[in-house]
Amino acid sequence: MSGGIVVYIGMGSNLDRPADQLRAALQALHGLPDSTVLGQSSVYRSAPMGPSDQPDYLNAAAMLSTGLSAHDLLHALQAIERDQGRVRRRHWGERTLDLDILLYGEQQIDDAELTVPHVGIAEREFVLYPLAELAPDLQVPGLGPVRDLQAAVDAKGLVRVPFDWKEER
Ligand code: ROI
Repeated sequence: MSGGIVVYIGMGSNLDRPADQLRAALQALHGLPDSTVLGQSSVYRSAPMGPSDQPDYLNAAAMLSTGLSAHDLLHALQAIERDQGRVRRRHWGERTLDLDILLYGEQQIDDAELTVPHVGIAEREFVLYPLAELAPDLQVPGLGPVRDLQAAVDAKGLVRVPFDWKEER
């Protein structure tokens, strides 16, 4: 189903075969109720933000149209993280899978459960590059054009990797 709100989901993994984690996560996004995946970005490798004694991350973003509310979408993403055996060992530490709502239409949301646009979006090259690839003309609510945000971050250490989203496991 479609005709809903356009949302952007950030994906990240640095544990337990990150490439497989991203592929499985995209498959799971295709299975979300009342939603259609409109596209996915390239995959980028980046050094960890946070403790440096953890593996590099793979990051990507997906674009969806959804009829789900922001909170129903959040809960569905948390269920996918759990299904993929999410482990998170420490604050800003390594994790099996992170799925974050980066943008939910034009909405700004800030409550106990959810902050949209995602906290830190403007400082994170591993979020801005995939996002700008999917939607180069995007306006990030409250923050301005994604292009300007992208131009302002240091992309050193971010590497676009050859990636087949459909590869067999
Ligand atoms: N660092 C990178 N490079 N990529 C991430 O997805 C990521 N996610 C996180 C923290 C721990 C902040 N660092 C990250 O949650």
